[in-house]
Amino acid sequence: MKIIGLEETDSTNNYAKINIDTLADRTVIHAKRQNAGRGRLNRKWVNLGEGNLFMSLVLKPSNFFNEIYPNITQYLSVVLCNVLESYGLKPQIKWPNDVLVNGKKIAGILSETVMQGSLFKGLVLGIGVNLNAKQADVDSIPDKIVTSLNLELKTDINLEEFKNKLTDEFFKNYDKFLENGFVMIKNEYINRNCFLNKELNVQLFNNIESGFAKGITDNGALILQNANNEESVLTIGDIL
Ligand code: BT5
Repeated sequence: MKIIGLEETDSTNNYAKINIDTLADRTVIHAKRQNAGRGRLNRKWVNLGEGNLFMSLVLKPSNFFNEIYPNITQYLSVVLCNVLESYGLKPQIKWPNDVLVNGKKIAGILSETVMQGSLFKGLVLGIGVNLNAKQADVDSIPDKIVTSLNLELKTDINLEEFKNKLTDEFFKNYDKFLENGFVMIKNEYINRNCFLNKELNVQLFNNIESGFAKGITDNGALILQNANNEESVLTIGDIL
């Protein structure tokens, strides 16, 4: 594992993507300050200032894309839950990979596949975790109820220590995950879920699919059952 520490960048994911050719497998890019962080679908990751975690992992597991790679975000959500539990919290996972504490979003995960033509170059797995934020700043984030580790624990958080715990926990079982895929973490994932056995509305591009959340497949997909008892299996989407 190689670590690159930046003082400031627009986005650690952008930095990793631009430099993918020269970055080795398992390089960790960390920035003290990130001024244009991105979420999925062109959404923004709000910068809550220094002391919060902005990090991307460069992963080059093979020369070919493998269908289990999209599940790495779910693996990271479980890893993050383990770390947050070591601080005495009870985090929950909202499909596919949002991590909530007391129902509030504390982190975001953004995985990007880097291709050159048909050549698979690697994955950039970005994660932002709110560790040291002000209540007024988290309250000003639109659309979502948000929290930060310091606000939950009522104490400052050591960023370096958190980052090391997270990367160590990630790489501890990463090779095994690549061999086994989602099924390896399925129980841990389900044990922490906050969405199963509920009526859900899931946004899929411009559509909304509604139904009862019946389960999670061995590939990490969400099984929704509609009012006519028809099942659909979703691999992407946002629970509203
Ligand atoms: C995500 O997107 O949650 C993925 C965010 C990934 C951020 C990391 S930081 C390091 C790396 N470099 C990057 O440029 N990105 C990654 P999504 O599921 O689309 O959620 C985005 C939504 O989360 C926004 O529309 C807001 O509602 C909410 N949000 C924005 N900033 C937040 C924050 N700091 N804490 C909690 N929620 C936030």
